[in-house]
Amino acid sequence: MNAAPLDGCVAWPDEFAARYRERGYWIGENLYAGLARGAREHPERTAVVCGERRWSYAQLDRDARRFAAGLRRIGVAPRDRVLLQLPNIGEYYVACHALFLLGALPVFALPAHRRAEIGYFVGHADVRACVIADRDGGFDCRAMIRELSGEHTGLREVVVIGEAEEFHAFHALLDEPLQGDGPDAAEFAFLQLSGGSTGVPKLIPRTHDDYLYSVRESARICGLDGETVYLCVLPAAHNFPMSSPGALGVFHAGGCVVLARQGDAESCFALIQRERVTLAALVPALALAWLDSRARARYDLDSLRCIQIGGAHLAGDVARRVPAAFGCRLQQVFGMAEGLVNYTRDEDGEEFVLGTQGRPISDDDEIRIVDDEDVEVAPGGIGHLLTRGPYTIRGYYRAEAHNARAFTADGFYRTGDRVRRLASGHLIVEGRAKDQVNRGGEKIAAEEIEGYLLAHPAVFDAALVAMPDRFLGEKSCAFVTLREPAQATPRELAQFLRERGIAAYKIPDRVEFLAELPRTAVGKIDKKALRARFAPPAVASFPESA
Ligand code: OOB
Repeated sequence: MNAAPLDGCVAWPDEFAARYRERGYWIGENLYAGLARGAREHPERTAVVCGERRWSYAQLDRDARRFAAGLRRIGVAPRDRVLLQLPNIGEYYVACHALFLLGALPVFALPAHRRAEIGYFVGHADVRACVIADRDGGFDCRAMIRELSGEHTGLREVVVIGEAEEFHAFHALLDEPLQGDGPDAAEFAFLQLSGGSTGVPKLIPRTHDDYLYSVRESARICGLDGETVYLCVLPAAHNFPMSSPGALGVFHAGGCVVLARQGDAESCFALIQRERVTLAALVPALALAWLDSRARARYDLDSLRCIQIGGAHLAGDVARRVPAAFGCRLQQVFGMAEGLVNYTRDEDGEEFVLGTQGRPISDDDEIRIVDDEDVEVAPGGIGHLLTRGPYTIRGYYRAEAHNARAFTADGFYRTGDRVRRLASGHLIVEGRAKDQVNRGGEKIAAEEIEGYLLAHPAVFDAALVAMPDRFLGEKSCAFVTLREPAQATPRELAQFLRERGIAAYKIPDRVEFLAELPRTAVGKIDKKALRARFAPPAVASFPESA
C-alpha cells in the first residue's frame, strides 16, 4: 500500500497482501474501472433500467463523472465518508460510482434505516456528506437528515434526489465530467454494514482490490456475460445484490441491471417478462412469496436461467420447488458482508445444489471449523466457522475492542455461523452461535434491541430471541420482565422503540411478559429455554444462538 491505510481500518498484513497480489487476486484495478471499460467498449449497451428510465454504459459513466465533479465542487474529498441512503433507483449506481471515482467512501445505509441507525453511522464514521432521496414511501428522508445535521455539525453537505428544499439538488451537481481513473486500488473503498450481534452496529471497511476480486470471481462462477439481465429486487446497498455477483458483477461483465422498486411477486414477474431477465437474487422469504404467487401463471418467465437464494436458511422443500416452478437453475449463496461468499456451482450435482450452501469463491479462502475452545472439530463435524482470505476483512472500522473478540489472533474472522463441511468442500449452515435474529434475511442484533428496551423505565430485564415463522423463517420475540409495580403493554413498548427512531424491521414482532427470565447455571439469560417455547419440531434445529 502506498499510503498509510485510512484511520480506523485494519489492513491485511504485508505478507498476505503480497501473496494475494502474486496470485492475481488483487490486480490493482479500482471499482470504477469496470464502468469506464464498459463505456469504452460498449457505450450503447444498456447498463441500468429503472422504471421507464434507462442508462447506457456511456450515460452511466458520464453521469457518475458529472456527479463526482459536483461533489468535489461542494468539498467532498478523497477518503471522506459519504452516507448513501437510497431506494432501488438508477441514481444509486450513479452516486456509488461517483464516490468510487472520487476516492470518497460511501457508507451503505439501508432504506429501512431511521434516525437511530443513520445518526450512529454519521457520528461513528464522521460522515461529511450524504446522498438521500426526498421521500421513500411515506417517509421524509430530508426531515430526518435535517434533525441529524443539528446534532452532527460535521455533516456539512446534503444532496437530495427529488425535491431538495434547502439542500443540494442532485441535478444541480451534475457538472462537467471529472476525468481520470480514480483512486489507488489498495485504498479502502467503502463502509458496508454488518448484520451485527452487539449493542451498536458495526461498519465493514473493504478495499477496491479485495472487493473487486470477489466481484470478478463471482461473475465468472455465476457465468455472467453481456447477455445477463439481472433483477435487483433486494435493497441495492446490501452486499448480496451489490457483489455476489450483484450489480457490480453485472457491470463488470457488460450486462444489464433491472431495478425493482417493489418486491412483490407480481411487479417482479412483470419486470422479468418485459426486460427478459435472466438472473435474480432472492432471500428465502421472497422466493417463497414468488412460489406461492398465483400470478406466476400469467407471465412469461422463460428468460430466467437462474435464481440465486441466500441471506438466510433455505428450507429443503422450498429449494426443491424452485427449479420446477421457474424452469431454471437454483443457486444457493451463503455470504457475509465481512467477506467470505460461497456458491453452489453449475457443475454441482443436484444433492449439492439443494442440500448445501455452496463452497467458497477462492482457493485461498481458509476455512476452520472449531469447537467452543477453538479446537478444530473432526472432518464432517459441526462447529463454529472461522475464515480468512483475500476478500475477508481483518477488522471492523473503529472497533478495536470488538475486533479482539471477533477475530482470532492470527486474523480469522469468527462468522458466528455453525457449519459442517463435506469432503467436497461444500458447507452446510447448521445454525448460528451469534445472538441475532435473521428476519427474512434482515439481521437484528439482539443486544441492540435489548438495550433499547432496557432504557424503558418500566423494563427490568429483556431478551430478544428468534421465533420460527413460515414466511420470514424467523421473527423476533422480546421476553420482558417489568419493575414492580410498573405496568406496560406490548403496544407501549413497541411504540417506545419506534420513538427511538429505529428501523421498522427491528421492532419486535411479539412482546411477552414473564415474571422471571430463565437463567443458565452461570446466571446468563437462558435463550435456548426461551426459544424452546416456540420451536415446532420442523424448524427447531435451526437457530442455535446462545
Ligand atoms: C448476507 O450478508 P449479511 O452480512 O447480511 O449476513 C451474513 C449472515 C451469515 O453470517 C449467516 O448468518 C447468514 O447471514 N446467511 C445465511 C445464508 N447466507 C447468509 N444463513 C443460511 N444460509 C445462507 N445461504 O446475508 C449475504 C452476503 C452476500 C451474499 C449472500 C448473502
